[in-house]
Order: sequence, then C-alpha cells, then structure tokens
Amino acid sequence: MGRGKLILIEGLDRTGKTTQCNILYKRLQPNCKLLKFPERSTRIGSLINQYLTDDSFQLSDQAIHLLFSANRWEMVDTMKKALLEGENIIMDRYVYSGVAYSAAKETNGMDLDWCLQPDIGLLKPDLTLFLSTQDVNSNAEKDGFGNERYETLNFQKKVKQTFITLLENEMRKGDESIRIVDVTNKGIHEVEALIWQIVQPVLTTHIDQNNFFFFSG
Ligand code: DGP
Repeated sequence: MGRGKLILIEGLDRTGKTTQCNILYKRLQPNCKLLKFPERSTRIGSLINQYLTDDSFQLSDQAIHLLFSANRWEMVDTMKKALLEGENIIMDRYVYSGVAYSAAKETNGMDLDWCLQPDIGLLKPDLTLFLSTQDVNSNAEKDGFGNERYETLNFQKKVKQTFITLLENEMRKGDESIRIVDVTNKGIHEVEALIWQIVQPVLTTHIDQNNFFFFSG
C-alpha cells in the first residue's frame, strides 16, 4: 500500500477555499482527513485567534509569524501518521499562506526567504491549488469580510501579489506540484469540477510509504 496524498488549497480570504475543501473532503470519504490552518483549537492556535480577532492584542510581526509556523509544526505527527495509514489529507491553507501574509506586511527584514525559514522541514504537499481571483474587490464585498485583522482591501491586494511572486518563483524552479486555478466569476460547481480534474490524477498516482517531500530553503 502506498501512502496517502497531501493536497493543499490556498488563496486569499473569501475565495471559496473552505467550501472547496469541504466538497473534496466529502468526496474522498471515508479515506480522508481535513486540516485547516490556523488550527485554532490548540493553545498556540488560540493565541493566533486572539491576534486575528482582537486588534488590541499586540504581537510583533516576527512573533505572530513564528506562532503561525509553530501551529503547523504541532500537527506534523498527526499528518505523517494519517498519510502512512494510507489516508489522504486535504488542507485549507498552509506554508504558502504563512509566507505570503507575513511578507506582504513589508516589515523590515521579513522578506520571502526569511518568512519561509521556520517552515523548512515541514511536509510538502503533493499538490497545491491556488484559487486565484482577478477581482479582489468583489471578495471584499462578501458577507463577513472585515471581521478579522487581515481583511482590508489594500492588504489583500498586497497578499495576492506576494502569493503570485512566491508561487511563480517556485514554479520557475521546476516545482510541478503547484497549480493556479482561476476562479474569477465561477460558481461553486464549476470550480469543483476544475479542481477534481487536477486532483484525480494525483490521487491515482502511487507514492511509496516512506517517500515524503519536505519544504527546503
Ligand atoms: P482563515 O481561518 O483561513 O480565514 O485564516 C485566518 C487569517 O489568517 C487569514 O486572513 C489568513 C491569515 N493566515 C493564515 N495563515 C497564516 C500564516 O501562517 N501567517 C500569517 N501571517 N497569516 C496567516
């Protein structure tokens, strides 16, 4: 038996990531786990939640960056165990959000390379789907936008640019696990079909039990 597949869906706030993760998760039952980052239920996750929802809670950009990374590290054993047992994992955000949101702050010294450092060694997804929209303004008009710290139109535009730079850099270096899916003006089922076309061949590819990939510098 080969190991399970690690599949990541990334994107800006309100691009439909969570909806698509849930659809894929249901489709892959009973052989699938769903992980969402930040995982707010842990002690580290509850600090992150406080930071996102309470503007008066102050942390340096470096400190919150490291907490987001630590929150991913605390799930590594769970992830490895599931994959070794042949279970697939769908992830709603992960390392690329970690790098893109922090680097978009343009804080002195926090460039893309610096932001990736604490995540080096984490499991690398077998497939990353970045849900890209050409219309960031319409995301910002959706219900609930603005409830959390990073949900401002200007910041989202910077995050989008940072995501694209980061992912295109990786693709230029030969990373074939990243796919950009344009979701502009597309309905839920249309996006679901596009995603399934890309995911299905990855699910049917055999990967040996102990053959894991890792983020590297
Ligand atoms: P979500 O629960 O998917 O809405 O994510 C919460 C917010 O946190 C969202 O604005 C994206 C941001 N975010 C997610 N992961 C990271 C991370 O690792 N680092 C930073 N700086 N922000 C992140």
